[in-house]
Amino acid sequence: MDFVKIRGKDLQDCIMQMKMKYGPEAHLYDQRVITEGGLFGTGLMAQRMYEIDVGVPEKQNSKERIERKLKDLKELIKQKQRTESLPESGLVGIGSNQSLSLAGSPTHSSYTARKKNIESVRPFSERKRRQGQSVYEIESFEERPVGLSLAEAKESFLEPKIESPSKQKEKHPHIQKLIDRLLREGFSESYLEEMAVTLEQRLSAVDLTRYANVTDKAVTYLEERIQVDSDLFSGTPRGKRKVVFFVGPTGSGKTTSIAKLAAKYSLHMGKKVSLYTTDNYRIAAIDQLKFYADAMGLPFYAAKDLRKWKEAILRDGSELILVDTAGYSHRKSENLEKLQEFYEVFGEKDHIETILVLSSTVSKDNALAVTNAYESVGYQRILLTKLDEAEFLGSVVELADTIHREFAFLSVGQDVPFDILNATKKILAECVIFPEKLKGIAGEVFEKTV
Ligand SMILES: Nc1nc2c(ncn2[C@@H]2O[C@H](COP(=O)(O)OP(=O)(O)O)[C@@H](O)[C@H]2O)c(=O)[nH]1
Ligand SMILES: [Mg+2]
Repeated sequence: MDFVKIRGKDLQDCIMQMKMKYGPEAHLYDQRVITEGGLFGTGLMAQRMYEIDVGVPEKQNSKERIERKLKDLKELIKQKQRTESLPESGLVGIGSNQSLSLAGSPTHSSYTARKKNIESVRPFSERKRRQGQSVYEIESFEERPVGLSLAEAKESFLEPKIESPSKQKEKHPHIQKLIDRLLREGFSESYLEEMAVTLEQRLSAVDLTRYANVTDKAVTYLEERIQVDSDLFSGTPRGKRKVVFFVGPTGSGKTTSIAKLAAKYSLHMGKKVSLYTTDNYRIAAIDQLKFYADAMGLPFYAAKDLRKWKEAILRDGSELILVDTAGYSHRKSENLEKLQEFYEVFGEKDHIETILVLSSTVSKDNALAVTNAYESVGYQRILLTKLDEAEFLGSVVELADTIHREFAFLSVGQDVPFDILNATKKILAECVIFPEKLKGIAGEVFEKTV
């Protein structure tokens, strides 16, 4: 246990500083009122202040420790990336222990294991070609979905982009200019029609003379439509453990996003976090998350079988459980039913939520197929990934609005753990109206927010 003194203007101020600096495990040991300054040592006009003694457990994540850990983590990840980009003969495994042992010649068995790893991270189509057999992995949604029943609300989302000017009243050229552009960028006509009507109501004739006024008002309009909630504990009753399942197609960014959130909630916010994966049939999938878990010193469990998984969960004393899942296909609904078995393991003291991980680079109908396919698992929030690679955000923003879902987080690059942002109405609305902002989007540096 380390002891430190903190001074502040009152007790509350001191406690706040203690929490900010040393996290939830720091304890208040003693408190006193002190006087500071004063004329000629007389105490006259001295300032009354509070001072507290704080006990900080050594394992506690002080700011310095967090910074050091994050640095280590970044270094490990860099090493891993270098390793992955080596030619096959020089490759080392992706598992955390293996990735640390860069030097030395590999034994035959570790070489075979590595080959296996390499094989499983190859693109699905390539592997299929090489092996000439089917693989029990589901590829990301590249094909157009078949047989999906689209809810009525979603029909407008996929409506053909045919203008029917006869129906619509002529718009101000600046509004028309924006609407035409947004139509090309993935919005549906009916959504834009509603936006145009609102903009016309809100902008005076003088306002309309400047195009910038139209775009600014469009941002405000979208901010009203977009729903966000970026607190993983949101809605969790006091005393309950939060369990978040991340679902979505393979390659959408589930595992890396989980690693980023684990760093944010554990290293940065001092929560007890553990990581699980239900993806038990792909070695690379297990190793990828295990690597991050090890780097951050977090418990990690892969679902070898349901019974063992259940045991681990019952013993688990963490506040937040993040669950990685395999990319299930809407064409294989039995896989989603399988996921149900994992949900059932959790009990009354758990508050379970599912978050859909959706890439912002997928096509409009692809995004719709994904949101539709995962509807049966009951998600309310979306973690939107790959904003740094997206051209436009219009279609996903409209889709979320149409199906009444909230955005939770925005993944903005490959840099674990930094490239993730809390979803805000402002960022999303601005990126829709000014898509050039997507190019410069960058992750948050934790230190800034401590
Ligand atoms: N550019 C970019 N790449 C990302 C982002 N999120 C994930 N990726 C990359 O997408 C690939 C698939 O990510 P992964 O987390 O393994 O996806 P999963 O299959 O859903 O678990 C990896 O190469 C990631 O580095 C992002 O926000 N931006
Ligand atoms: Mg994964």
